[in-house]
Amino acid sequence: MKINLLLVTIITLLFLGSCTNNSEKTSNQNELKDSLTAFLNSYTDSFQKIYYESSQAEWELQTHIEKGDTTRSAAAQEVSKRFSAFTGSSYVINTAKFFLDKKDKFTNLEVKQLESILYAAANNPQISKDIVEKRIKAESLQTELLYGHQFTINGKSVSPNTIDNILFTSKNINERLTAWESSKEVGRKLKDGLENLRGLRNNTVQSLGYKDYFDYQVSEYGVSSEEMVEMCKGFLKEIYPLYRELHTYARYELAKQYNVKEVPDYLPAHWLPNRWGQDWSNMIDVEGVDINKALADKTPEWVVKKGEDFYVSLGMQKLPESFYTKSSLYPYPDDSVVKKNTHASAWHLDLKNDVRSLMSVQNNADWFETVNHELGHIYYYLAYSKPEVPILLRGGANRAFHEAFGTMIGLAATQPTYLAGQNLIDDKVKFDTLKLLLKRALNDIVFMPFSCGVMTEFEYELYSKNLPKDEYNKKWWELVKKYQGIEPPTSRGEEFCDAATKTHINDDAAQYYDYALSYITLFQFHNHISKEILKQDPRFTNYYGNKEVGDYLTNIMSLGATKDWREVLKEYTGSEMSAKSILEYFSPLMEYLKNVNKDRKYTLSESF
Ligand code: X8Z
Ligand code: ZN
Repeated sequence: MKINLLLVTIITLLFLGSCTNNSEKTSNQNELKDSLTAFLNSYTDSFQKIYYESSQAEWELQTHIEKGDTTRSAAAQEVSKRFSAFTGSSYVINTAKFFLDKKDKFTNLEVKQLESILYAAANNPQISKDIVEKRIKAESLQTELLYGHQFTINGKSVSPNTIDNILFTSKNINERLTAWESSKEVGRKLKDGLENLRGLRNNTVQSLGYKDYFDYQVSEYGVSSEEMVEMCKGFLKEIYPLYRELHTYARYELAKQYNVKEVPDYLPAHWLPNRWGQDWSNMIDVEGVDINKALADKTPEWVVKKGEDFYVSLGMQKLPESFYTKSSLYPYPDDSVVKKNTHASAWHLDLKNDVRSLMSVQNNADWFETVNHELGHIYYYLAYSKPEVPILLRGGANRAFHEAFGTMIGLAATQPTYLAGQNLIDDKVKFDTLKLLLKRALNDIVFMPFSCGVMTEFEYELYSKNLPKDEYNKKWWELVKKYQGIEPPTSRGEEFCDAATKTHINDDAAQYYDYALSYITLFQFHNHISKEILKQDPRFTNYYGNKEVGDYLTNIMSLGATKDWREVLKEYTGSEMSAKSILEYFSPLMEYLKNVNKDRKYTLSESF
């Protein structure tokens, strides 16, 4: 960066008094504009290069974790430190602040870029260099501990996929318990690291005026931590009556499935088909619309291609060849010495067209939706990678938008109209439409208490309220009981750290409400697409092959972060953020479940 020249111009501008005549004023203004352009250009250039370098090093680490091998983590840390030193340099901070002080002289796009520079800087400020470097090291170690962990069941090496498959299908309570307990073992070794990271994360962002790391992450939405927590509670309150019905239904249904005579008041965590009880949809099958069955004779490669095919049918481009050659899409063997991050993610490495996904795809319904989810991120990246969107604004309108579209396509791809059109189900077989809606609610409604309640409140307590380390597990299970109505199978003392078995607690800190908000908004977009574009019932749509739907999505996605998310939401759905659409979608279930549950004991209180 031509720092010196730029610095001279800025200093000159700083000292030019206000007692200048009109033509001098215009020329000063032009100079100011020019120096801003020079600053943004040179920052962007360096940013893009070092960001790419850093993502590549991080990619190497996340796809190749081996005990005792420190080369990749050392390389990733080294470039991460350089990235931090650059983005958080005092020069960058002071210059961005200098220009932001005069923001009325600049365009909206310029101001947004300056804000993004300051936002990135706040995570890595030079004045807290030591803390930042410690954090980088601690983050790297936490990833290695989490993903270098060898899960075992009865002494046999297993992968998270194997554990998940047991929880999806096994009707044997003991087998389930062993699998569930095995999935929580890794938490023990992550507890110290989490406490350390909490302090380091809080400290780094405080020097630029954020109260704590939760406050920092939430600020991207333009609200305070308390407002975010309140907003989440508001959504929870709205879905609560339906959740209460689902909870009652699941207690009785699962007791029946596992042949347990006495129905428990709270759901035992190991009864549920997900390690955190965040998605119960696998507890029932709907005859005639069984995606697991449809995928039984397909390969994982087919599942990925089918995902791409859906997006291409909407008019989007085929994925670049490099996506397939550079991604890491399939699992390593269960006992592989070399491990990788087993949680799905999508990467935009150069902020241009090097897009990749890290997954461990299998041919089952869960991965089918996850593939669609990840490809949603990838197509979002590709949509805003164009000259009109500055590199610094290549992100979602907000983080929830980025999570929303892929999940929405996942929803569309599990609807019977699409599945029948693709010959994945037999359209002559009649199916129970309410049961299908119930299955969907066991995913989308059930997710809300976990995301809005447990995860959001735990991280709020952790970062904003400095939750003591010897209360992590107590607080976690207190929230799980309060929001999800779930209890652990046996007492979980503080030797465990069950929260830390969730990847986001370690490596996507203080952001989980993104997913909750994405569910709320994706139903708003889906509602609009169904009614205004397709003129179809939102519960029975077929997006496939519809270019108008594709254009609608591309128009939103190609804005990147150049516009305020509230404006975009309003412009494209006609409404503010609201749970109305998700509630409307599931509305027929209330009566159905009340009827199914009529002689059953409800154990969650009537009001939220
Ligand atoms: O973490 C994810 C994505 C990351 S791109 C796979 N999700 C949340 C989770 O798995 O907990 C998607 C839905 C919720
Ligand atoms: Zn995602």
